[in-house]
Formats: sequence, C-alpha cells, structure tokens
Amino acid sequence: MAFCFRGGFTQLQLWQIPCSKIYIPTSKGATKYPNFWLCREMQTFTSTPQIVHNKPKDKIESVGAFQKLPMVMPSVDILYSAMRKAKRVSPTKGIANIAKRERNRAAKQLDALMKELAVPLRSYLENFPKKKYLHPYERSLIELTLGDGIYEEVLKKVDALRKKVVSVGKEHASLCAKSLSKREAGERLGEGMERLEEIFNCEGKAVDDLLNIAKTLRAMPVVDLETPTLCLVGAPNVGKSSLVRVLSTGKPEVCNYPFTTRGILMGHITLSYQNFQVTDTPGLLRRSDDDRNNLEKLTLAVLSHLPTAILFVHDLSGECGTSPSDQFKIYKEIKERFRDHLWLDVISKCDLLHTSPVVYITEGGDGEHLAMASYRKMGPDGAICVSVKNEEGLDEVI
Ligand SMILES: Nc1nc2c(ncn2[C@@H]2O[C@H](COP(=O)(O)OP(=O)(O)OP(=O)(O)O)[C@@H](O)[C@H]2O)c(=O)[nH]1
Ligand SMILES: [Mg+2]
Repeated sequence: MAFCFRGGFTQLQLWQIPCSKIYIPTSKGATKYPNFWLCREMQTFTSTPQIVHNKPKDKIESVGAFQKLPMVMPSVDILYSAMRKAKRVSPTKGIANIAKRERNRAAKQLDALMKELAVPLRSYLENFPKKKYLHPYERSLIELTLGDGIYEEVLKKVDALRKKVVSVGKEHASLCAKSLSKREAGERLGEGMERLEEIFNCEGKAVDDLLNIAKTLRAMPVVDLETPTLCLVGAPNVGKSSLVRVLSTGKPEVCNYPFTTRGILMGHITLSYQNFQVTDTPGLLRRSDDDRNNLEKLTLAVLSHLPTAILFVHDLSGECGTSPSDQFKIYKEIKERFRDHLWLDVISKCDLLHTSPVVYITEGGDGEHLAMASYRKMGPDGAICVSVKNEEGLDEVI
C-alpha cells in the first residue's frame, strides 16, 4: 500500500483490525473506540492488535445534534396563527347571562392566545440542546460560527419573551374575567390582544434569530465519528481544497487567494469498500492562538475534537503567499500539538517546483539553518510531491 506507519502497518492492515478488538479502558470499564485507530498509539501495534493501556479517555459524546434541531416558525407566523386560533375560541356552553358569557369568552380567548404563543417557544427551549451537553466539536462550531455567547443569548431572549407572554397574558385574562359588562369584557380582550401582539412584534426577533441559528447549524457538515477521517491542514492558499476536490466527493471552492475556505467541508472517499471522510479546513497562519481568526480556530477545533488523521499540505512553490519558513513554523507547531494524530505530509503544486526557485526577502539568515534549508528544498521527511494540475503523486497519496 501507499505508506507505512511507524509500527510497520500498511494502511490496509491497520484499517483491517476488527473494530471489536479495539478497546480503551475508561472509568466505567472498557469502551470500544474504533476511531482511535487514527491515533499514534495504534500505529505501534506489531502483528496482533493489543489492548491499549493508556490513561482513560473521556467518554466521547455523539455528534449530530444539529441535524435534530427543531424547525422554528418565523415569529409573524406564530403570531398570526395564534391570533387566528384564539379568535375562534367560544365561551363555555350554558352561560345565559350575556356579561358573564362575554367575560368568559374574553378570558378564554386571551388564555388561548397566551398559550398558542408560549407553547412553541417552550418547545424550542426544550429541544435546542444546552451547549454544555454537546460534543466539544459541535460546541466549538457554535462558538466560532455564531460568535461567542450568541447561542445562549438568543435562547435567553426567547425564554424572556415566553415568560413575558405568559405573565402579560395571564394578567389580561384575569382582568377580562373581572369585567362587569359585555362592553368592558370586549374592551379588555382587545387591550390584552393588542398588548400581546405588541410584545411579540417587538421581541419576536429573538425567535427569528433562533430560526437563523437553526438554519446555520443544520447546514454544518455531518461528521460520523465511526468513519475514519482525514483532515487537510496547511497555510492558506497552499492547495488544500484542490486536493479535497480530486481525492474525494467534496467540491470546495478553489481560488487564488487566502481564506477561500471559510468553514469546514466534508467529502467522502471509498477505497476497497471502506468509507473515509475527507475534511477541508481554513488555512492556518503563523501566529499565536490569541491572534487567530475564527476560521483558523475552526481548523484547530476539528483537530482538537475529532479523531482525524492529518494530511498536512506544504506549498514550496512560492505561490501561496506564506513563505516556506513560516509554513515550517506552522507545521512544527501543529505537529507538536497534535502529535497523537496519524500524519502524512504532501508538497503541493509540484508542477511549479521545477521552474522558478523563489527567494524570500524576509527570510534572510533562515536559509542557514539546516532543517529549514532541507525543508525549503524537499519539505519534511517522507513528504509526497503532488500536483493537482498534472496529477502527479495523487495515486501515491490515495
Ligand atoms: N499550479 C498549480 N496550482 C495549484 C495546484 N493546486 C492548487 N493550485 C492553485 O492554488 C490556488 C489555491 O488553491 P486552493 O485549493 O483554493 O488552496 P487552499 O489551500 O484551499 O486555500 P484556502 O482555502 O484559501 O486556505 C488556486 O489558484 C489553485 O488553482 C497545483 O497542483 N498546481
Ligand atoms: Mg480552501
């Protein structure tokens, strides 16, 4: 097969280990983690798979919460449907006295309006998961795509709206029930309805925000933790998306500027009847975590929370805008940080490498350094040279 792991396993051999044999001890007993075959511990297997005696891992929660989010109705639709239903509510049968009948009708209609408005809101609040119960990857997606704290803030506003609707609805329904005449009951009903409509018109935006949040989250790529995943990582513009396009079913946008990829994209690939996920990620720049933008943080979230192998893409052609010395530093940092991940290096745009040697003014004395000089020439040890343009090296990567 194309490449060997440290312990002498070929790709095919490693992935042939039956999932049932892979257990990791936890505080609640041994747990099966088929995905951990992508971690370095598994690469040290010799001929027979062993039980891994490393420190107990935390329980892996399942992903997929975004696909189960409830459908949220636009606030105007909730309001108009509630108004229509409330107006159809008739008084309790058998009340002969007109004043009594009218105040009964008014109170019932207001109560119905209050419930029709509050019940959907309550169901959203119950069915949108608390962030703390989500898989850490999905938690990061929420923070990085919506903005820190926005999810909780919107849910809080929806809850505040629900509480207001209930209290104002009850208050006006009880006023209706105290009316002394048909006219008074009618007026109080009108006032109550107007008040609820006004509240919903003013604060219903929270419901519309929730609807947009649900839309955004539902559109996130679906990750299957049971399927081995390969994540393409590298500086911006090095050719990650181009590789995802040729290696998998994923069709991310490819452009000649940094940060074309602005989210996580999932493609699939089937090799020898085995399915794999291929993840495209936004590029990483050479800078500290405090300075990273949310796109870079998304990439780090994938690496931190999903059991992926890493295909690190190096562009030594000078085309991408990040110098080889900066790419080397990014590479070293990421490799050190995610050293438990299975790792493969590729040098992209090989069709350009034979032509124009690139001199970086900013690099100065860096060329003196041995490791750097070697990196600039050939990339890291064992890296495969690929070109999407002339299809060089692609079979070897696969
Ligand atoms: N000559 C040549 N150009 C390539 C090759 N692969 C990618 N490119 C070009 O490099 C540029 C960037 O490619 P992308 O695939 O968008 O790079 P990326 O790493 O996904 O970029 P970001 O999403 O911005 O981080 C595009 O103009 C591609 O056409 C290659 O093998 N040879
Ligand atoms: Mg891209």
